[in-house]
Amino acid sequence: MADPDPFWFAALANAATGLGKLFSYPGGRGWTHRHQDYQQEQFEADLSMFRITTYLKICAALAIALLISGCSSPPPFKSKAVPDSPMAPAFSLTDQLGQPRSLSDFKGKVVSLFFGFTHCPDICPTHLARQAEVMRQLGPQADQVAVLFVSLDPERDTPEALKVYMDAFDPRFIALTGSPEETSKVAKQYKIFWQKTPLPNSALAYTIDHTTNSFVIDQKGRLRLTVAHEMAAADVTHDLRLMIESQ
Ligand SMILES: [Cu+2]
Repeated sequence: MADPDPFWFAALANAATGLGKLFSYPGGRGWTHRHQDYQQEQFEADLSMFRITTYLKICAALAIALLISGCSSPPPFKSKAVPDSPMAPAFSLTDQLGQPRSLSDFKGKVVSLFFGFTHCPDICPTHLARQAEVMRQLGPQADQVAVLFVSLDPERDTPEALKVYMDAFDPRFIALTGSPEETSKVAKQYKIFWQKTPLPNSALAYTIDHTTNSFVIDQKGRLRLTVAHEMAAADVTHDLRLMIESQ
């Protein structure tokens, strides 16, 4: 919740006091009567009125607090926030057209960053299909988003292979590769897990198990969100739109 606004707190206090006055009992204290039973009844009536007044004050305070929180808190992201939003580790690699690309080239845009490989049987195609759907849902706002795919298999993922692969999902996507040392360094900077697993009876020779989450980097280059592989396209679209519109 956002920090309390002093103006609203003052309004809340006034409203609670006003409601208290409105419903409080005018008599009670100071009254004299010879009959003790009557005084006892009066005391109980005062006590019960005091309880009603206190109850109303609490209700008024809660209603106003809910109103304030509803008005001033930004809607939350559906993805997991990265604590403290550190600067995203910088990198320079080569895209599917053979052009050098650095993360800093995308300052001013919201970046979706994922690590994978073109021979992946399931995770990578599912991720890229979702991202393509997200770009469609964003419509014209997709111009403010850069989708990056860093290869964990640079021996097989040449720029040419990456171009064919990206074009199958969305030609606006940017695939990045380099030497095994270069791509490995970037993956380690983002704490990606990946591991080659031999496939003895397959023409593919090996597959790569890898982290399935993607990241969202904001327009200022800060690492903001970790996006779970299972998230629906509509939820990812929601988060990217929120980030685009909050800057
Ligand atoms: Cu994969």
